[in-house]
Amino acid sequence: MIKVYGFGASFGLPDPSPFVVKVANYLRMIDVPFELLPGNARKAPKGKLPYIDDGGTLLADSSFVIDYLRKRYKDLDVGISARERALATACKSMLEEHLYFVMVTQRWKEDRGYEILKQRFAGTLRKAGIPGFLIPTVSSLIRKQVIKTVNAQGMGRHTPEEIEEIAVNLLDSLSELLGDQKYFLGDAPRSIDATVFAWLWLIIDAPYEGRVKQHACSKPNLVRYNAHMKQTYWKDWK
Ligand SMILES: N[C@@H](CCC(=O)N[C@@H](CS)C(=O)NCC(=O)O)C(=O)O
Repeated sequence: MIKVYGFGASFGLPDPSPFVVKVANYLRMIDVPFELLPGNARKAPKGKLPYIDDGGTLLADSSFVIDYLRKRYKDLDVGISARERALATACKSMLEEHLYFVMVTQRWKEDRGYEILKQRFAGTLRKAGIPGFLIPTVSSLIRKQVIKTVNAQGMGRHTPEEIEEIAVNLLDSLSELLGDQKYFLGDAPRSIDATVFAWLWLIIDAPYEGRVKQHACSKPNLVRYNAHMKQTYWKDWK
């Protein structure tokens, strides 16, 4: 059985990382059994989670993993046009390389987000074998590192209000692109849905209240899509 290494269930979702949820989504969408296991980013092939172990083949990076799963098991993108592929690529970059940094900055750099994250993250560190008395120190060291990363990337330089504004614009674009379609590219599920649903699920259902979640919840098509994906692929999830 394929092993997917992530951080462990949190926020009532299979994982707090949208990249891990994305891989799990694709596996659910193609109905290939897998186990979600807590991993250690420092031991991961590329120093980040997720990575998978498929009978001894280790593979890192959610997009490379999905390319592998498409070739090895089932390709949900058969028959899509070059334009649809371009649209999917653009949307994936928008979520993974832009909206993702909104999430990271809000959770790790902004105090109100970190207060929520801190409690859950303590559980993740405990599971990773960090002794209780070291957890606050390890947690704030990681926070400092993440703040450096989001400052270097650029998102961390904006005010909380500007970051919300960025997210609202991205969500407006996503909602516009989805329109009233069942799946992102129409009537059939495609690999891009694994990404779109992962990001929406984390925004709509994780306990980060505020303008970003409110805005996502104000878009009936995003809410409907999120509910439909959960109902279709994660019916057995709590
Ligand atoms: N491009 C990678 C991004 C994965 C990623 O950024 N993972 C983050 C969690 S969301 C991570 O492992 N961070 C731990 C670290 O950098 O030490 C993918 O698609 O898998």
